[in-house]
Amino acid sequence: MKRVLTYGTFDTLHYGHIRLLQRARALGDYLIVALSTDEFNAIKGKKAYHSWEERKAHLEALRYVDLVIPENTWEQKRQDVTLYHVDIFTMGSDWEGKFDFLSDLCTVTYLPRTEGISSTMIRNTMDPQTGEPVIAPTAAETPAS
Ligand code: C2G
Repeated sequence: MKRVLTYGTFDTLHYGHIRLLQRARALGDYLIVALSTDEFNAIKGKKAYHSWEERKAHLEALRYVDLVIPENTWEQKRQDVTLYHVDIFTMGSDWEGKFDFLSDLCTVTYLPRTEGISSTMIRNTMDPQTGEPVIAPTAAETPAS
């Protein structure tokens, strides 16, 4: 059984994340996701819209994800690779090269990032009061200026 490991915040889960997880799972037979805790996100300078528990539930609902573990520190990766007998470590290409130090323990590979979607984009299109998406008016609905 080939075991794959990846890390991330996976906030406001979207098709960029899902495509990443789908391809990561396809590298092997079992996919472990180390999900950034809210405390670690603060260290990363991120504040997720969804709590760790909500983000974990979203990931566990995906057929591609077999196990979700907490990511608490930058330094835990080597221990995780060993503890979970990981064969392949993978991340999106925005991290290209950053985790090559793991290549003495496992195969390290980076998957092309999906352009045109991000959690930031999603949050920026949500009305801060209602949390409802602010749908951009279509050309037909835009009054002629
Ligand atoms: N991703 C992607 N395409 C997007 C957005 C994200 O392929 N449009 C990938 C990222 O490259 C990453 C994963 O989805 O591999 C999760 O992305 P984030 O939730 O933004 O995670 P990040 O903040 O990059 O955390 O220790 C590593 C960090 O925890 C990674």
